[in-house]
Amino acid sequence: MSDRLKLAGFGVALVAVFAVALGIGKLAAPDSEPAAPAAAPGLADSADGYTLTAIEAPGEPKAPGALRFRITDRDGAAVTRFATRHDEKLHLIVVRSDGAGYRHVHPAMSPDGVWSIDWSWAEPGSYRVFADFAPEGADELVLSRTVEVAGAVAPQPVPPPAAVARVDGYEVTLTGDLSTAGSELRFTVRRNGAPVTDLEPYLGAYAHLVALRAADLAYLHVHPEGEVGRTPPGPEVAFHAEAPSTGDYLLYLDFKHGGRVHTAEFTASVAEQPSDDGHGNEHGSGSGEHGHGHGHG
Ligand SMILES: [Cu+2]
Repeated sequence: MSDRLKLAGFGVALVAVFAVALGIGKLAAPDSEPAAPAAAPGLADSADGYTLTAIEAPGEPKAPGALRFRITDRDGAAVTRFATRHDEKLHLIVVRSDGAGYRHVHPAMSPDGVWSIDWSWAEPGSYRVFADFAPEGADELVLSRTVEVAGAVAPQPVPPPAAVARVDGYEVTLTGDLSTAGSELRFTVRRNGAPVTDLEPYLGAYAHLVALRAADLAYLHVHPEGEVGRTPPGPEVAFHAEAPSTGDYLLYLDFKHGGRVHTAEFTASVAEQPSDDGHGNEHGSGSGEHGHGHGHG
């Protein structure tokens, strides 16, 4: 028993030494790379005192069941009052770690604050589940959890960046470059070569865009520029987006036409900003020599 205690103490000491080493490492390596993982939006299961509880879901593919969770406050009590945003009180985005199997759904909440929706998985893998909501009177939040679905996984490589996506007989063209400075992304929807000018309202707009960083599925906040009743119902829909870093991003554009929601999927690559805008870039834009780690983990 005392041996075990000693060992435990030794473990703590090791952790402490390791932490100190990390601290020194951080000091020694200046701001060459923004510490992305810690600050990555949408990847935590708690923020601002709110928590996304563990998610109950089928553990294997093709098994029918339900997906269930709660949002709790800092006292551990289930939150039951949410603000309506984009026509819904909670948006649930589910995607496999490789970006495949994207789903955007709206579970129903029971009076005691349990969110649920019928659910089955098509494929095995590690899935990220994002809850996008705003408790009444609080800021909007994106919290997420991972759900493991048993089975052999064949991860798909991230598709190369492309300006055209095809889905359900529609062709969607992306114009505008995603950037760390913020930019406008415009999507043009065509069917059989003809511009689609009668998009149907979906979630209070003519399209809904979700953007995730491919490397870690960090969740970007994207703002629609169009508005039902003010902007024409296609063929163009526009958004403002700002990428938190360089790298590849997965874009999922949901639009409704013919009574159905369709999802066009894009990969967009954010390159290093040209340094000729001089100011505003406090990360030593003059020293572009040291190699940035392009090796993806
Ligand atoms: Cu939604």
